[in-house]
Amino acid sequence: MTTHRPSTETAPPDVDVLIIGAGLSGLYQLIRVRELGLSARVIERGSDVGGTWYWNRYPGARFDSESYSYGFSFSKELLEEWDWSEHFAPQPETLRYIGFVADKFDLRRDVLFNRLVRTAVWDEPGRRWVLTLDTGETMSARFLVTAIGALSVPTLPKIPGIGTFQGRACHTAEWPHEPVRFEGLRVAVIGTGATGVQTIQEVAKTAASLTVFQRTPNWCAPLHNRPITPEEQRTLKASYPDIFRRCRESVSGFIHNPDPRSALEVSPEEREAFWEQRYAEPGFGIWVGNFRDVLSNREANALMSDFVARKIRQRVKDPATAEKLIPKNHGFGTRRLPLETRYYEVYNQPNVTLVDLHETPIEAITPTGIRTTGRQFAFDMIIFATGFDALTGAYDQIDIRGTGGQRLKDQWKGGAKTFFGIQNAGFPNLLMVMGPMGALGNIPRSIEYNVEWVTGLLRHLRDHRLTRVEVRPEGVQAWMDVCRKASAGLLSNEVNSWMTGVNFNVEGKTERVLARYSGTGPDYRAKADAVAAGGYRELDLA
Ligand code: NA7
Repeated sequence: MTTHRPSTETAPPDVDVLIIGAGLSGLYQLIRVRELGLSARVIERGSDVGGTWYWNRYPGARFDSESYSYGFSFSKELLEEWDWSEHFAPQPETLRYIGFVADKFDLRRDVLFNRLVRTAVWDEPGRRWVLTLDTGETMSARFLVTAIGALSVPTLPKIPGIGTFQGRACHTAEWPHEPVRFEGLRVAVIGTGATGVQTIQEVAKTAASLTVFQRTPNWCAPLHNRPITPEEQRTLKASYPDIFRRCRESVSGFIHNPDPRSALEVSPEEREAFWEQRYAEPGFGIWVGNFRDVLSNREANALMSDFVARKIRQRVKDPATAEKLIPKNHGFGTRRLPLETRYYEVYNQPNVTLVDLHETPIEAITPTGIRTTGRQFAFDMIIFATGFDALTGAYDQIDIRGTGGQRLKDQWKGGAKTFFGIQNAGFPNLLMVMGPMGALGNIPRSIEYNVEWVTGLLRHLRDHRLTRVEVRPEGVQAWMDVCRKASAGLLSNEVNSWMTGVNFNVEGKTERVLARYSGTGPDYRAKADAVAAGGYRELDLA
């Protein structure tokens, strides 16, 4: 522990802790900070709590984690009181759940809604963060906790004429609050990631016509969602301790865990039977519960890809369309796997057309629709399922200045460098929940751990009457080495996606970088626990 000179504090901060974001991370952090007896406020740009689930109201939005593995685990009472209605709950239900949590713990009274943080500046003499908001307000806090999400800044494609369209245009993450009906409408969807797939399969049910503009097809697998029966509900509630134990012990926080066998050491019949079983089961088992080498061994991955390609060919009637839907430039599971419900069958419907942008790229968006090199399409509505400025985007939106006026955005050029996704050198008292290079996976499981670690640190500072914490550059370096080692050998490193830091719609994000921690959850927690148990030696405390 290094001792700094005592602060020459002049203006005391308004509150002990300011939290940005009232999604799952920010709300849980608020609960924990209150328990420490610290004063806190949450600043939220939306008009209510919910974060991701507040913004992503697009048709068909739902999570791919089993509902009962997704909710908060910290309160037995909450677990007892809340009934999930489906194995994979839809967005409106998840938003209701977050509202229920906010009511139960009386959280809204500390949330300042409809406010966007524009700048956050470290005031060294005052040992506080000073924030300016879009409302013109200024607020200060001893500690700043960013709970602003890893996938929360939507990006639109760079297509000429995008602003000229006269019909309705909407990004999935900025969906209107009132219901949108598609009956009688000619609808276009651009983008076929996890969001696009969910949107397409829903819009296809009612739209007069749906045209899907696909640049890169993704490998998708069935979600197998269904309602939770009353009997299942009882069993699930009784097994919560076991469910959360499984999540804690698993590689990525889901109830699924890799099979310890190699795909290459079993017989072809055994392999096929195993994959058939996984394909028939709900959730991410086929992705994170596959043979241990499917995501790292080229041959194993090629066999798996071939298995799923055969499924696509069986499900899509027109062979030419099926071929377009089969990824050719990356193997199964090397990008985020979209889970689907009759997604492939959508392309058998007479009202649905697939446009392969590799064959006929988009030239422009026009007042009446979309023009490709092949033809002009007329639409009433264009839906952009074009993704996010992932992982670092939400940080880049705020002008964050640390010691000596340095900008976080500059420090992260070429890829974020952090300490467990929680701290940055040169940015004292800034604590990130789900910051870049932290553990991802089943997000709420990572959030809970991340918040509890931050809370432990705040408790330590409070108990030792300390008011300043900053990670040393060596601490960051050591964590980045862990991240680099963990990512070695993963086939996903060779593929463009948000998981490798690529988004062609964002300046400076056209090259693949080490963009995330891809090690296991248990390993992440063991290492972070060791930092706390060791008295935070990697951090300068004062
Ligand atoms: P993704 O997975 O980043 O998908 C974005 C999609 O948009 C993807 O298919 C892109 O194609 C496509 N895209 C982006 N720009 C264009 C242009 N200019 N033209 C055509 N197509 C374009 O975002 P999602 O919202 O689906 O999912 C993000 C995460 O949120 C998801 O992983 C979950 O964890 C939750 P590309 O592949 O770049 O060729």
